[in-house]
Amino acid sequence: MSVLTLGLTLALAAAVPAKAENAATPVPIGLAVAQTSNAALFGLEQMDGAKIAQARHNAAMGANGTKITLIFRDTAGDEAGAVNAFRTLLETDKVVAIVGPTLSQQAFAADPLADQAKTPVVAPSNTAAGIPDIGPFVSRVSAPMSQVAPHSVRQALRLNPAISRVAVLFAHNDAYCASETATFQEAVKNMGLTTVAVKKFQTTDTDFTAQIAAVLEARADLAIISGLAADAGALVRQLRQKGYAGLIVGGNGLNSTNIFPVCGAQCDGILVAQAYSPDAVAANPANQGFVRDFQAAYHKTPGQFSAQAYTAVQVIAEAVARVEKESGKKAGEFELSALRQAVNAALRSGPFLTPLGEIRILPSGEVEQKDVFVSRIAMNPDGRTGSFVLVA
Ligand code: 1QQ
Repeated sequence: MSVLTLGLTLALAAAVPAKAENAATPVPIGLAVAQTSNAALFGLEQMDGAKIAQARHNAAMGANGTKITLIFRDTAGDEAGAVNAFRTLLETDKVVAIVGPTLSQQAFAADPLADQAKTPVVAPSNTAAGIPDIGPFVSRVSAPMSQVAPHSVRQALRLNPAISRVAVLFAHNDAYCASETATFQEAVKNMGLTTVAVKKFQTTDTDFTAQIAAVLEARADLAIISGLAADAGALVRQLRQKGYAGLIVGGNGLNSTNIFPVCGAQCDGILVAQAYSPDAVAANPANQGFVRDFQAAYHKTPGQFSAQAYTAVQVIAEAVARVEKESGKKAGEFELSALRQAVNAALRSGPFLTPLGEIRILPSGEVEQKDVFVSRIAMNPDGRTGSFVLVA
């Protein structure tokens, strides 16, 4: 081999793989949810859903399409954990977009970092008021509880039209709980019911004796609970054990089969409004494919948190594809900050057909979603397993 040929070969070896790699390098998307702490009761469901989205998208892109790769960073359940995960994803992993964090309480702390870095965040489960207002790079696919929660109260009244006395309980150290209880309290008033008790607790509480005494004393016939899975689940269990026999409406924090080990047989009958139903597959091929692949992978039916995390990854992956189509360039040919900004704009550029139905992210970052469901928890005789059964 001559020196010239060797030089050319080396030059080609340096240039060709770099270019090929550019075109083929998967687009990194951060998945910042709770893998540890009590919030992992939601976060693990989110991981399951996100992985199915990655697999389905990459399979659909075929041999030459741009793939995505999820980079998982544990946020745990507090603000500091979310801030750390976001910082690592933005600065070290150099992701194009972030799905997360699990809790609204964490989003208010961590999302501003991504917003300042002009990197899109798609919230998969933040339902408090004000999330999209954090900044122009923050959007969500999780419908706000202000739109979802009142459906469960309406359903409770349909099941028992005699309901008149309502007790409202909420965790006052959590942003979603504080936001959701305001919606519930307003709905109760609008429906002409009487609020006979409003009681606070903390998401770290394990003993609810004082709150339950107030509910029983007030002779409530409907109890409405806004908490996270571990605390709200324990509250439900203790409420039933102390003899409360009325209906229970649970907020989004009770929207997971992972509460079944917490409240056991006492979970039975809780009414929960949901932004997703695995049963709504008839007219929705996006949900059919998701449910099929999810069941094949995990041998269980997906719940709302899995479906929303799937959807968050899906809309980012499709936004990347839209950017490529409109620009005529591969994602790998963009400079990182240009790609982040183009993806943020593409997220807001039109409807997506997702397992949640056809949704749209408005220019404000708020999600527009048509379908809302109400389910009732039906526990099996073993007192450990059960399911959400659609009632509306
Ligand atoms: C929020 C919620 C939680 C229940 C998500 C897991 O809705 O924090 O906004």
